[in-house]
Amino acid sequence: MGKKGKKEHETPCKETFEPVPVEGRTPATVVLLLSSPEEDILAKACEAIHTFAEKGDENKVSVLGLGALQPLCQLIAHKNKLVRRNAFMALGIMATNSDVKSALKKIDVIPSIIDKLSLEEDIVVHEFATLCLASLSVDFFCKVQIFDNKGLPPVIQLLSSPDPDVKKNSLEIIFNLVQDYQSRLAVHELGGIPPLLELLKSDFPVIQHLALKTLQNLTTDKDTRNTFRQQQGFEKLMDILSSTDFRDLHAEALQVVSNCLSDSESFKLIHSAGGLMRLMEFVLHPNMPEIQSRAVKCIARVAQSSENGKLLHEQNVEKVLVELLSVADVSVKTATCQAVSAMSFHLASKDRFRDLGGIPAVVQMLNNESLALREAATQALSNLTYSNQLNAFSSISVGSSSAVYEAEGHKILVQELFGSCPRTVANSAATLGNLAGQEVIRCGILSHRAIQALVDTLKSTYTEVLVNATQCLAVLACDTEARAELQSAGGLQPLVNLLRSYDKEVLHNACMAISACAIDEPTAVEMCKYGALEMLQEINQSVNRKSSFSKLAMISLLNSNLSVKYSLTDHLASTDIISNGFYDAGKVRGGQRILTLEELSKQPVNQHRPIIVVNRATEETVHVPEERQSNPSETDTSSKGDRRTPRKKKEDDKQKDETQPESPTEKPWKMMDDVSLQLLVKEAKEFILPLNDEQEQYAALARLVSEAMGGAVEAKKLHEFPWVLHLSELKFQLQSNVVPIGLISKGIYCHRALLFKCLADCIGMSCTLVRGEYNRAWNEVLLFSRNPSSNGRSSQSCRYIVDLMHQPGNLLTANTPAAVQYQTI
Ligand SMILES: *[C@@H]1O[C@H](CO)[C@@H](O)[C@H](O)[C@H]1NC(C)=O
Ligand SMILES: *[C@@H]1O[C@H](CO)[C@@H](O)[C@H](O)[C@H]1NC(C)=O
Ligand SMILES: *[C@@H]1O[C@H](CO)[C@@H](O)[C@H](O)[C@H]1NC(C)=O
Ligand SMILES: *[C@@H]1O[C@H](CO)[C@@H](O)[C@H](O)[C@H]1NC(C)=O
Ligand SMILES: *[C@@H]1O[C@H](CO)[C@@H](O)[C@H](O)[C@H]1NC(C)=O
Ligand SMILES: CC(=O)N[C@H]1CO[C@H](CO)[C@@H](O)[C@@H]1O
Repeated sequence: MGKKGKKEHETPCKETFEPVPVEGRTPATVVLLLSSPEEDILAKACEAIHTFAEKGDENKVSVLGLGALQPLCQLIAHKNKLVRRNAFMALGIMATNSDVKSALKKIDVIPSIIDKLSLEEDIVVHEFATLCLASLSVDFFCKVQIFDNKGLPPVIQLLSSPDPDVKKNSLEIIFNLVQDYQSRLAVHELGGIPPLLELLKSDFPVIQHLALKTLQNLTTDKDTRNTFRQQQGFEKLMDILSSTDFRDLHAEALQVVSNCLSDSESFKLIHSAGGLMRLMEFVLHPNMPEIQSRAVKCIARVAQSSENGKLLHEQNVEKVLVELLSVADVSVKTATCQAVSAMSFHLASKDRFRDLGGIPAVVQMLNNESLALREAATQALSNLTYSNQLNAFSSISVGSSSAVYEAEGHKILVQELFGSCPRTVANSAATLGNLAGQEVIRCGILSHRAIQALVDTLKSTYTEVLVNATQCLAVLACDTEARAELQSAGGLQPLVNLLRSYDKEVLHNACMAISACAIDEPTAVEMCKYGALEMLQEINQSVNRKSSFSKLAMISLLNSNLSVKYSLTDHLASTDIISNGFYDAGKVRGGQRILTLEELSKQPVNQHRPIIVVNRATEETVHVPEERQSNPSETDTSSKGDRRTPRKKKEDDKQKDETQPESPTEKPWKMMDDVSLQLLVKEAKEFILPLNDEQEQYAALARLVSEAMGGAVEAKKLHEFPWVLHLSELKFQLQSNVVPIGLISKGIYCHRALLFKCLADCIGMSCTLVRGEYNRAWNEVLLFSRNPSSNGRSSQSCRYIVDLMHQPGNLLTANTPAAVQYQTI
C-alpha cells in the first residue's frame, strides 16, 4: 500500500513469530496436522500454510487440493487465540485466489468470519477476516450473505481501526456492497458517512481513492447527500480540490461534487464558499482534459435546476462554455455540449450562446468522427432551437434557428438522419423540426432530401426516433411538395403503420403528420388505402388510445372522403362540398369497413336500402350507353315540370339492355351518368341563382327538390306515399343496389335532403346535411337577418331547418318544436 511520502511496500508493523517448527515437511503432512489435537501444532500448521500460500497462486491451489479449506474454516472459530489468528492468516491469503474463492462460496463460512470482527479480537484477525470478506464481496451472493448476516455494522466500525490494512479491506467490502441499493441506504443509516469522510484525510492514496469512489456511489441518494452536507462533506472536498498535492484525487472528488450539485441547497453551499469560482478554475485549467470535462459536467449538473441556471447565467458561464467549444479534447467538447444543452433550458442563456457565436461552433462538431460528440452536439442544437408553446415565435429560437441555417447545419443534420445512433437521429430530427417552422429554412431542409431520410426513420424501432421524426414530418408536411415527395418515396405506408403504436407520443405525432398530409386528396386516398381510417376508428373505440390528435387525423382524412365521412359521422358541414362520386351507403357502425362504390355496384340486388349515388353527367361524357342518353329536345320541353318522360323511355330501353346484357367482368366498371341530375342543376342555376333574396333562394330550391321527388306529402299520409315500391322498381330495372339520385322520382326526407345538399353545393349555396335516427335526414341553413334599429350594421344569424316534405320551402327555426318534429319520427 502506497503512502504519501513513504516507501511503496511499507506495511504496518506486525508481531513477529517464532521460527516455524513444521518447516521441512511436505504440504500434505502440514494439512494433515490441521486435524491435530494439540493447539501448539495447530497454530504452527496454520502458520506454515500461510507462509506457503503467500508464495503464489500455485501453492494456494495445491493446498486447496490437499483439503486444507474445511479444517481452516473450523479453526478460525477455535477457542485458542493463537490458533484462531493463524487460521485467519492462512484463510485470508488463500481467499485471494479465485479457485479458493469458488470453493469457499460452497462452505457457509461468512457468518463465522463476521462473528470474529468484534473489537475484542486481535487486529491481525481483523486484517485477515476483512481480507477474506473483501475477496468474497465481489460476488453477488456473498454480498447478500454479508448483508443478511449483519456484516455491515462491524465493517463500518472497522473503518476507524488504527490499522491501515484493516481500514483498506473494510473500505473495499463497503465499496463492493454499495453497488447495491439496499446497502447504500444501510451504510448511510448505520452512520457510515462520518468515518468515510475521515478516511479522505488518510496518508494512503489507495484509501483516499476508495473512500471517494464509495462516496460517489453513496451520494446518488438524496438523504445521504443531506447527511454529507451536515458533516461538512463539501468543505472536505473543497480542501482536496484546493490542494495541488491531491491532484490525483481531483477527478473523483469532482464526481462526488457533481452528484451533490443536483440539490440546489448543495449548490448554494458550494457557491457561498467560493466553490463556483473554484469550479471555473478547473474548467479553464489547460492541459488537464479529464479534470476539465468533469468540472464541465458539474456545471451541467448545476444548470439542471432553473434557480441555479439563473445564477450561472449571472456569472456569465456561457462565455466560458463557448470558449471551451474550441478546446481540442473530445471529452471536454462533449461535456461542454451537454452543459450547453442543460443551460439552454433558460431562454436568456440560449440568447447569449447565440450572440457569443456558439452555434456555428456546435454545428462544426456535427462533422466529427466521435459518435458521443455528435450525439451531444445534436442534443445541444435541438435544445437551442427548441421553443415551448408560449414562445413559439420568440425571437430567440428564430434567431438560433437562423444561426444553425446560416452555418449550414440543416444540411449536416439531414445526413445525421441516416446515422446508426438512435439518440443522434432523434436529436437531429427534433432540431430539423424546430428549424422547419421558418419557411425559408424549411425549403432549405427539403432541398437536401430530408423527406427521403425521414422515410427510413419511420421504420425505426426506437420510440424517441419515431416521436421526433413524426414531429418533424408534421412540420415539413405543411409544404405541398413535401407531401408529394413523401408519397413518392413510399413514406405514407410506414407513417400509417405507426397508428398501431401503443406509445402515446408516437401515436399523437403520427396523427399530427397524417392530418398534415391529408390536406391533399391523393395522399389522403393513399393513406386510406393502407387502412388509416379503419385503424383510426379502432383507436376511436379505445378510451386509452383516442385523443384530440386521433380525432383530428380522422376528421382530416374524412374531409377528403365525404362519402365515408357521412357514413361514419352522419354530418356534412356547409364547407363539405359534395362532388361526383359521392354516395350514401347509410350509416356504418364504427369498425366496419366501408365498401367502395365499385364493390357495392357488383353486389347482387338485395332487399336493403339502395345506395344513392351522385354523378352529374358532364357535357364531355362520351361513354354513356346510347339507350340511357336522353333526347335533348325532349328534356328541354319537360325540364320545368315532368321529368318522367326520359325515365319512362329508359324503362322501355331496359328491355333492350336485357336482350344484350353487358358483362361487368369484361368492361372496366363505370358509374352510370345521371343526366336527370344534370338537368336539375341546370334548372337550379337558371331559375334560383337570379333570385336576389337568400331566403327566397333556399325556399325555391326546396320546392324544386320536392317537385323532383314527388311533391309535398302530408305528414299524416306519409305511409301512403309509394316511395319504397318506387325504389325497389328502380333497383330491379337497373339490376343494381346503386341508384343515381336523379332517377328517384319518389323520395322522402333522406333522398330529398341529399338532393338539396347536392344542388346547393353545385350552384354555390351553402347548407349542411345531417342524418338523425332511423335514417331521417335534413338540411340546415344559416340566414342573416338585418337588424333595422342599428342601420343594418349588426346582423344576426339564425339557423333554419329546410322543410322539403310537408310544406316545401318552409324554413323552420332550429330547435323550435316544428323543427324538432321535422327531424324526428
Ligand atoms: C459506483 O461508482 C463507480 C465509480 O467509482 C461506478 O463505476 C459504478 O457504476 C457506481 N455504481 C453504481 C451502482 O452507481
Ligand atoms: C474531431 O474533434 C477532435 C477533437 O477536437 C479533432 O481533433 C478532430 O480533428 C475532429 N475531427 C473532425 C473531422 O473535425
Ligand atoms: C435539453 O437537454 C436536457 C439534457 O441536458 C434535457 O433534460 C432537457 O429536457 C432538454 N430540453 C430543453 C427544452 O431544455
Ligand atoms: C368515435 O367514437 C364515438 C364514441 O365511441 C362515436 O360517437 C363517434 O361517432 C366515433 N367517431 C367516428 C368518426 O367514428
Ligand atoms: C373514399 O373511401 C372509400 C372507402 O374506403 C374508397 O373506396 C374511396 O376510394 C375513397 N375516395 C376518396 C376520394 O378518398
Ligand atoms: C428535442 C426533442 O423534442 N426530443 C424528444 C424526442 O423524443 C423523446 C420521446 O421519446 C422526447 O422525450 C424528447 O423530448
